[in-house]
Order: sequence, then structure tokens, then C-alpha cells
Amino acid sequence: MKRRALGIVLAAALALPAAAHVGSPNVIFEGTAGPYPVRVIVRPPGVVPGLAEITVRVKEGKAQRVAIRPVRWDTGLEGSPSPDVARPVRGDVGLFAGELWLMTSGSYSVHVEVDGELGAGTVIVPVVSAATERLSMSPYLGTLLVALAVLLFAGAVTAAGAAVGESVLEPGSEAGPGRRRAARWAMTATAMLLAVALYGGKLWWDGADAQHERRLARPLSVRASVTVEEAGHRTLALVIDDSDFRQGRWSPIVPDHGKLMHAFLIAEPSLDAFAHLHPVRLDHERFAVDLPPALPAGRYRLYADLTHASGYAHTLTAAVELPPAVPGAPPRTGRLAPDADDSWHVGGAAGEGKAVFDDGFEMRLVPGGPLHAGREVELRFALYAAGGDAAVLEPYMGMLSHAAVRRHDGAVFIHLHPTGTISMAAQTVLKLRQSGAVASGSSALPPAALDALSGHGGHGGHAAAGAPVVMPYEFPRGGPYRVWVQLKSGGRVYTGVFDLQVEPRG
Ligand SMILES: [Cu+2]
Repeated sequence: MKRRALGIVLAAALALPAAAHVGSPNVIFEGTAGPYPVRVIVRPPGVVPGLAEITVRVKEGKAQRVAIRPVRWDTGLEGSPSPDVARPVRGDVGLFAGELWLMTSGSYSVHVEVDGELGAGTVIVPVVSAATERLSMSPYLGTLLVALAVLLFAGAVTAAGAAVGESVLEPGSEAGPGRRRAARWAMTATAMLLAVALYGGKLWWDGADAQHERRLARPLSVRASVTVEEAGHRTLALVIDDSDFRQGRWSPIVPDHGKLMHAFLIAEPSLDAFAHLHPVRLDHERFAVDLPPALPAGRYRLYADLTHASGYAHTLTAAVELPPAVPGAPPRTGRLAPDADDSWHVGGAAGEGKAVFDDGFEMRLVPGGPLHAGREVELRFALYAAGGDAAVLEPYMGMLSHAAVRRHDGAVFIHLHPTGTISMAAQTVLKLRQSGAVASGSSALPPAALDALSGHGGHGGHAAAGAPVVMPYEFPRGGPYRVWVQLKSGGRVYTGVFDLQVEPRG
């Protein structure tokens, strides 16, 4: 029996999938607040309302004051609580920590202001506030409460019997048969009354539990299927199968890195085939994309990243079966012609942290010590040209690198960049909203705002020539993970596949 423990006890929590990830709710942002390079981590509470934990690391420049405030997407700064000053963490120069209440579900941002010797700087970190957890009562507490209830029940019944049967007797005298019968009646009536009260209590409890259950964030459901066209092309079709979405109760989908949808396909259970595709929107709820002939037939897991005009970003997932590719099918043209930014890789993980490509290029995982769940880590990768020189990296869809991270069993999936776990589109949208370029409360974006999203602006970090690309992350739990890292050089996207072992928390 799992029940919401009425906020009395915080025991084991069951996480359900929601938001722009699967099973990885913490937000890590790496970027700048004005002149200050910062890393911001937001640990959302998983319940609404709830207290989010925020840490801000100012990596350069002496910061005197860091202030944080939660801003709902539709209220703007003026409708938000006044900023809280984050406290400096003793013994860790440049690290500030604080907590913020997220009062409702939906798209939020944490507005961070840094003041110090270089002046003032601000940055906006998108956060999805969603109830994702149903707290369960620990068996120990449950047993204790049941034992106490039995004791109280028995006590109340005994007390009622004693009150009727013995309270008016002289000390030392025995109750007569009539009085004993009356006492038994009193005890029976009390027991029945208490039973009715208990039943009422159970109904109320179940009602509260069901209400919480209904408020839990559910990912939009998506159906995926593949059809083989006459010319031999395979079309992956996606239908967002959700009545709220169909009826327009979600704000419009906005492009991220210039694409409305980023879809990842990962072969299950082998994980030995991977694709990063960009489906085209056919109508309000239908998307489609041509499948690269190189992807072998079999069962796949689809992850589709979407960002809304509210800044709400989430990952939709579905299972899909791929039929075999038809040999000799001509390259596809027309509306479903392959996107130049589509990429894929067939093959297992690189041995010894070194992925070798057919043109002699090599991608290496730069070791950074053991990985522990629940701790900030930096995943570093470097690309070398044939001959061993560091390759000159080019942005791939505006970012220096993209990575898909999946726990082998699928319990965790996240799309990472050097900027961390956030959706860049969500950050842009929320920034526009706070700047007043979008009327607060309006769910749609004006064309000028959409322009800002469809470009391939180079916001994806930069690396000194030869320096590894760094992607910050915090693994939510231990276990075996696979990472597909995508770096671009000389017009080619290199996908390196690496297996990582993450130690459990503690
Ligand atoms: Cu990406």
C-alpha cells in the first residue's frame, strides 16, 4: 500500500517520468551571468508546492552578493516574489546556496543576480515545476501507527464499557447483570461508531491520494510507427496522442537549435544503434521523419524533446519497431527529404574510452576520476584528426557538442550540452518574456521572438583549440550508463559511444 503520507513523513519517493529528461530532474546550467562565468544547479522538489534547492558557483571574479528568485513564465519579474539572498557556502569560495518555493506547476525560471567586483550580471535558468513524486509511508511508521490505532480503539471501547458499567459503583462492589449488559451494549455501540469514523477516514485519505495522483505530471503520450513507402523509404510517424494537446491547452511548440523536435532513437536492448533526427511537423499533432537506411531493423526506444512557448520543455517517449531497410531505395526528396543535421551511428561502445572512425579520426573520453551519483561531474571528450592533432571543432546545430545519456536499463535519459541539461530554447523564451518582448500571460510568441529561436546562434560554449569539450552533469543514480557524444569537424558529425559506470550515492 503506497499512500501520500500527508507531508508528515518523507520516506522513499517514487519518481515518474516528466519534463525534459527521463528520471533526471536536477537542472544543471553552465554559462555566464554578465561578466561572471557561473554554474547553477537547481534541485526541484518533486512536489508542488515545494522547496527547490539552488546552488550558484561563480567561477571567476569575486562575487559579493548572489540573489535568486523564482519567476513563473506568465507573471514576469514584477509578479514574482522579491529576490532571496543566497548564502555563501563556508569553506568553498565562490559557491552560494539558497532555497526557493515553487508554488504552482508549470514553467518557471530561476532568476540569478550576481554582484561583485566586475559589476552586476544576471542569468535565467529554466526549471519545470512538476509534481513527480508520490511519497510512500515507511513500513516502520505504518506499523507504529496501526499499533497505536489498535491501542486507542481498544482503550476507547474499554473506557466506554467502564463508564457505563463501573463508574457509579461503590469501591469494592460488583456490578449486577443488568449493569454488565448495559456496559456490553455501550462497548458495542462505541466500537461501531469508531468503525464508521475509521471508514470515513479511509475514504478521505484515499480521496486525497487520488487527487494528488491526478495532479502528478504525466508526460504527453506519443505514438510512433514506421511505414515502408512504395519507393522503399521508411517513414517514422509520431502522433502526440493527448486530448489537452489536441485541444490547444499547451502553448505552441517553439524551435530549439532551429528544429521543432529533436528525436533520438536507441536500439533496445542492445543499445547498439543510435540516431539523432529532426522530424517535420505535418499538422498540429503529427510529425514525420525519413529513417536513415543504415539503421537496422528491430525494437527501438524513441525520445522526442519538445520546448513550448511557455518555456516548458519535456521529453516524450515511445517504443517503436523498425522494419528492415529496403536495399537500393533512392535518396528521398520533397518534404521528408533528410535534414542535413540528422545523424546516426551503428555500433557498440568504444573500448578503453577511445572511439576510432573510418577516416582515422579518434574521439576520446578524458578520464576525470570516479563518477558518483548525486554529485556534480564533468564529462570531457576530445576529438583528434588522423595523425593525432586536435581536430578543429565546428558547432553542430549551434552547440559545440550534443550528448545523449542513457542508463542501460532506460531508467534515465538526458540530452546534454556544454551548457548543461537546460533547453536553450526555453532559456531564450523566458529571457524574451522577462525583457517584455512578449506580453506576460500570452502563450504565443511574436514573429520577432520566433526568429531569435530559429537561428543557429553560437551559444554552445567554446573551447580553446585542442581543449576537450566539457559537459556538466549530475547522475541521478548509480549503474551502467551509455553516452553518445556528437562533435562536428570538417562538416562531418562524429558520434562516439562510451560506456560509463556510475557509483551509487553515498
Ligand atoms: Cu543537442
